Amino acid sequence: QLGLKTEKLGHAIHFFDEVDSTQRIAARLAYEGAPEGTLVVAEEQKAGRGRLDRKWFSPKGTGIWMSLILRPAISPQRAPQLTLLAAVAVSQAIQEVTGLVPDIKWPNDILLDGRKCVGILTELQADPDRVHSVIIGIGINVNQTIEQFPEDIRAIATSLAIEKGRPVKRAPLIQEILFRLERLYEQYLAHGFRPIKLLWEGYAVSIGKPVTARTLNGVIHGIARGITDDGLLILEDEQKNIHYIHSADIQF
Ligand code: BT5
Repeated sequence: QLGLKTEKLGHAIHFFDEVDSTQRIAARLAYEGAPEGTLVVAEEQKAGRGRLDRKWFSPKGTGIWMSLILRPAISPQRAPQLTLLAAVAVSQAIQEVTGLVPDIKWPNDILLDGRKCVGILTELQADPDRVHSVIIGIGINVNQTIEQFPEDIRAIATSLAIEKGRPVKRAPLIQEILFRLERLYEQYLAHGFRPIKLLWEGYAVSIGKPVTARTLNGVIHGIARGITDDGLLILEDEQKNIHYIHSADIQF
């Protein structure tokens, strides 16, 4: 068991040996009325998902593959803030448990030594003006060796164990993530996104640097100037036009 330090998050836990995707299961539970804080955790995902229906490689027993249901009373436009909040919570927890210092790459990647160790996927059930539930999916490579990654991501991916040089226990890390998430989430509900944004900026790697943003509408080259109070990326292009990016892949 997990030995939780939280009031609310993770108190209803659904464990699975094998699922297609914890996101799909959490979405169904949310739709059926599962309370805020409900957590779905799996040992293995057969069809783990990234953004835009990309695949998330989730082999048995080596990672943390989990989805958390939140029910904040916010408008759907504010949902990207929760991706950034989750990234801060996971970064803090990794730092606390392993001593490694992560970087966050906007919007949803956590890097160690420039390689992706964590992906976060936030999905919504919402009306145009009101969120019913937010499903925060967190995938963490914990104990994979380099050889265990598929060849196409071997150069861009890493695990905590690779970086640390020894295996890392999963349960204490989940416990710490939930603890950090709960604290930040309470702060967010009480005081808004500002305090979270400041913490996020402390971990961000891309700010002030030239980046290429691939969006669904095209490619923009520019300097990442920061994030808005809604969590959008502010990009200044070569003509000094400012773009507010809702969703994109970023390359340095
Ligand atoms: C993400 O998407 O990074 C979000 C990943 C979210 C995964 C969690 S696991 C629990 C929950 N259940 C799910 O089904 N999903 C969530 P994106 O930014 O689109 O990145 C996807 C890309 O990352 C892929 O196209 C690969 O290039 C790369 N990738 C796939 N698996 C990886 C892994 N295990 N480690 C590092 N990179 C990976």
